[in-house]
Amino acid sequence: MKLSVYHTPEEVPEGTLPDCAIAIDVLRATSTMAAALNVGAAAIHVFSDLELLRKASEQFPSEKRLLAGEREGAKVEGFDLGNSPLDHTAERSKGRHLFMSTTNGTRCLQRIQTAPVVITAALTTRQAVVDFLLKHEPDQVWLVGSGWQGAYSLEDTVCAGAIAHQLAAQLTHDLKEIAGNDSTVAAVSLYTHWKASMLELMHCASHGQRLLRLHQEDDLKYCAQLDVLNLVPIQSEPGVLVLDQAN
Ligand code: 3SL
Repeated sequence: MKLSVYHTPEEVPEGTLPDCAIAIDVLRATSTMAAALNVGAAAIHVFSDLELLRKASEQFPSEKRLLAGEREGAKVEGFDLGNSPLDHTAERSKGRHLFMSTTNGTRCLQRIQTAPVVITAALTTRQAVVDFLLKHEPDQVWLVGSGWQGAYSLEDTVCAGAIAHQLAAQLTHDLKEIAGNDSTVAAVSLYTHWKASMLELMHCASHGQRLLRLHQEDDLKYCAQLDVLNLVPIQSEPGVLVLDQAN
């Protein structure tokens, strides 16, 4: 198995696909997706266009759907929810289809959606993602950070590094045996540097600071947790994520 890290969707090479592509948006889209599926959301339908999202959501009765998303970190006007993982309780989200649009996480998923297997990862689901890779043993794996409007995001690369680090440890392999590119080695170094102070990293990260200005400190605390959810969101068709039942 070879893991290649790409800091942003823009870095992903054209004209080739891995066996498994992993979208990462720790702050906050992929943390929120995992949180929603954890409390029993039926599926997550991802859109970049808000009008298309509204139209598609109308195929479901109002009690079966939730519209969620952000622009500039704030809830989209008229939507039920923003993009906070803490919004999702069983009471609110269980059995519902989440129609979701976020700025960077959505773009990342769309960039890799033609890969044969697409999953999402967050720090909260790191071990579950590693278990998924150990079980399915894909040959080529991409770990793709969502970044922020084309620029690199510290927390996404740290999450990619956390996955690569743990996978190498469980395979008892040297990192060089599984690293598909230099960014993977760099991501692991970043993770080993910050692993004892993940919340502090969130406070240093530019998007963490943006969310702090929006009074979302509780989201930073939530998203900084490692290995707290044992689940993997997996693409069932392009743009739709469900719980991987095998996990
Ligand atoms: O850009 C995104 O996809 C979001 O996760 C950003 S935010 O954390 O909701 O502001």
